[in-house]
Amino acid sequence: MPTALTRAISPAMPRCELTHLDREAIDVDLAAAQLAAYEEALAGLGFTIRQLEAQPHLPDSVFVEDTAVVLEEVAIITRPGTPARRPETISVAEALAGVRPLAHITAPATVDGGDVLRIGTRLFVGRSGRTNDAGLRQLHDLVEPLGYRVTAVPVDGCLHLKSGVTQVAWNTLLLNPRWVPTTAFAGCHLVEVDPREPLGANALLAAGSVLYAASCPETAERLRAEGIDVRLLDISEISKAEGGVTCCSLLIA
Ligand code: CIR
Repeated sequence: MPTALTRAISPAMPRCELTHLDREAIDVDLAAAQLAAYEEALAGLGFTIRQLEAQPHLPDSVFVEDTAVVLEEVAIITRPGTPARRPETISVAEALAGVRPLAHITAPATVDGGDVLRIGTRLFVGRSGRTNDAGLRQLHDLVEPLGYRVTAVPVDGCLHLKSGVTQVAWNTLLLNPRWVPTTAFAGCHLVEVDPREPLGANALLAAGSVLYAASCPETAERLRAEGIDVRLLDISEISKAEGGVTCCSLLIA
């Protein structure tokens, strides 16, 4: 049975890192309820939920996606681009140790998992404010011997690569062309976000369905028109921390 690794919301979440958004008050209880609904949606799609304990002193620790890249052969523990987030990797590494052999991104390299988009044996890696060239090289050196190909993609205007592009079906990507170049994904079928919904490119493909932010209804319609099963979730509080639906889990097949 596939597993979704998640983490309970930190009471410190209102002090999260922010890059592109202005700080807004975050309702921690509402965030917890939104995470519970997210976990329920994944459970409904056949995932076993393994929730890590909340980290009271790590505001962004619900965003477990950034702490690891889990492949069939290995779990790569990242070194997040923001120093304040690096301690988050310790408990994630402990949790993944029994699941996969571990590898580690090491200084001076930085990688945020939100910058790593896997499509089959290709890893598209965002060159963002969080993932540096040394990180790209280390990822390449770790995965190329396993048969993966790493392609660097420039990211401009958003936090992570997966803020601007995610997979929504086999060979179909949802993309905001203002933030990531369409040319990087030649050969893939591309669906663009509705221009009024710039944050709408982050979707979580899980067991053939897509979990998606209810705040982007126009783009949701575009996905449905592609025949995609879209499951809407209210993630208002997670969005205020610059998170999206991919960020709150690590899916382990
Ligand atoms: C941060 O700035 O690191 C968090 N406030 C948001 C991280 C969101 N993670 C993701 O998109 N993978």
